[in-house]
Amino acid sequence: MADITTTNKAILDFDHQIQEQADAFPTLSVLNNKGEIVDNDALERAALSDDDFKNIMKRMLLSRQLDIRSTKLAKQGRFGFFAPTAGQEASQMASSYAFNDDDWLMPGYRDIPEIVVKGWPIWKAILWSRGHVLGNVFTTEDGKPVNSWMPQIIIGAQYVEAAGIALGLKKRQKDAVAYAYTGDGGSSQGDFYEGVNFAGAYKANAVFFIQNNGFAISTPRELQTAATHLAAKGWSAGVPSIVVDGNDPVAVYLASKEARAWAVSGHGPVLIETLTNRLEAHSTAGDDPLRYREQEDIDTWWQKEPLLRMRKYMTDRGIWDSKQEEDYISEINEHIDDQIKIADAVSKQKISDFVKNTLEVPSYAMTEQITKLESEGK
Ligand SMILES: Cc1ncc(C[n+]2csc(CCOP(=O)(O)OP(=O)(O)O)c2C)c(N)n1
Repeated sequence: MADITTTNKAILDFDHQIQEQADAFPTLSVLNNKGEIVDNDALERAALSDDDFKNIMKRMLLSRQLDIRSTKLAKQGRFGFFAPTAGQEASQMASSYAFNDDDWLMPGYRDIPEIVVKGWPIWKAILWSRGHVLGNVFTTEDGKPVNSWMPQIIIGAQYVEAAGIALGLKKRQKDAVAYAYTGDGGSSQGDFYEGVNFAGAYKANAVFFIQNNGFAISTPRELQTAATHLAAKGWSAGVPSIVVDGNDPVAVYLASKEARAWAVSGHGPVLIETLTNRLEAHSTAGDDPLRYREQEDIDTWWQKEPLLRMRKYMTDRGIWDSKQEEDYISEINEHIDDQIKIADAVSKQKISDFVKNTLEVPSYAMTEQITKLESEGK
């Protein structure tokens, strides 16, 4: 054992401490950027069948097409709010593939694809983007509940909600977890720390994701925090925390599956930081990424995006080809066409209804305005 003088010296060596923090979070990686498996044991541990690979690939393609179509509709003024997802398909789709219908999804505004693959019809997602009240009804086409809360706009707030739901699931001894997504920016919010800390203290059934996509609107990751890794924030709450290559679908799935198993068996939450990148604008509301980042950086990240490596690996393994991909993309787009028609056919929300749905107890002034709007048929 080190003598007290050596220990004291080490305690006061702040440089060393910073280095230790940096070294404490190696990145979990299984399928590299070139589409090669770098760890066969981890691949085996993920236990993904050929069908699982196809399902994850299809979910990622669905997400990419939703992104493309939503962006186009937004440009035509036919969509409401949209936060692009290109580049984050592994972080969103391979992670959510590890959860069950009974698990509770706590999404942020960028996590629409995760809700859709839980059975939420796309036409409702379109209505949500338009602020229509029917976009806040989380049921499947045939009326079954979808265990998701509405996409949270207040960054980080879903972490507190997740902690509460996770504790409820534990107390009711449910075989289910709450899984929440926020971003690198969200991980600086008070709600983030409160949620992780509370869930940790009560060993609640939660899995927390920080999708580190490099930017919080225009704020780069380097300016977000001095923490060498965002995952380090989980350690302050005593929560196992890991960093994963967020563009590697196999690593993201494996991490999520292991985290869920840990949380559901009563050990408490796990925090997963997925290292990924937002390849497009923050939202379709007028953000121009070139005002705060270089095109070269964006181009470099496009080379590392998850679909490329998954396609290469699955094609090499003989379980995927361009025909399957083209057919599936056509199928998705026909489906999206139908869903747009359904959304467009829903009668427009009146302003008075919107206000009534927003305020449980309208003030006197608001009541006057509602009456006035109604008298004008608005
Ligand atoms: C509490 C709060 N503060 C500020 C905002 C404004 N805002 C919207 S998105 C955003 C950046 C969030 O970045 P990040 O958490 O990294 O997620 P990303 O958008 O990159 O997915 C901010 C500051 C907000 N929605 N909520």
